[in-house]
Amino acid sequence: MDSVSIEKLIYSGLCKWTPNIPIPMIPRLNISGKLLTTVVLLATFFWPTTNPDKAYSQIINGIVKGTVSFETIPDNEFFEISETVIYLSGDGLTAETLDPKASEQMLLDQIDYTFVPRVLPILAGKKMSFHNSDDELHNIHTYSKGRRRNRNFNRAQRPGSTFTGTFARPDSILVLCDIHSQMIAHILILENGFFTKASTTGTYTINDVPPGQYDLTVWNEWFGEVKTTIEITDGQTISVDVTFPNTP
Ligand SMILES: [Cu+2]
Repeated sequence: MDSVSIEKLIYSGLCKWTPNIPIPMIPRLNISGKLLTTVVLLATFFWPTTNPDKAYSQIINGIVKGTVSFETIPDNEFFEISETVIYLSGDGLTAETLDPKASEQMLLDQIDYTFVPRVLPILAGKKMSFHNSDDELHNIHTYSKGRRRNRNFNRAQRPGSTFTGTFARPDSILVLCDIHSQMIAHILILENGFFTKASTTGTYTINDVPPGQYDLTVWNEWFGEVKTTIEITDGQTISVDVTFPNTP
């Protein structure tokens, strides 16, 4: 590129911003000036530009919602649709994302000779409480179903007393009271805070889910698990309905 074309280029650039600039104001360049100008012009054309919209955009989390249904409702007085747990698992979902409400609900009570709730989803590694609201002695006897991933214990619980414990690893634990055989509970120990229980009509919502691909598991005491893969994109609300077949 000779000096004339560089100077023309500068002039045309200046005219773009400052129309009617007089030609004599354009300086004639020496070799260093031409070289520097060429470098600056090329850099201006080829320097990667930042899209401000992209730079300041935020990841918008999504919502997973749907309805859980059953082809056959078990003929059992303890069956309740609302004792069904829906949870997500996969990379990008961490324990720190636990909904504070879920944290408050880490309590297994004993009321009127019944474990309340019958199904308790909790977060692995977090402290949970056992309480006896009855005037009778009960006991908490745990049976880990996850190949003994958490140590089983058998502990008497006096009326009105509370004790706390922690289950370190994801698991499914059956809880019995050896004194009252009708007392049964299940503690689902989950690896992140993206879980919920179904409503009495089977509807559920899991909020604030980061974009990604995850496993959605629906767990029920009588039917076992139904697992499906979901993908949620930026800010999307997806609907995932799950029906338990007659037999698990
Ligand atoms: Cu009991």
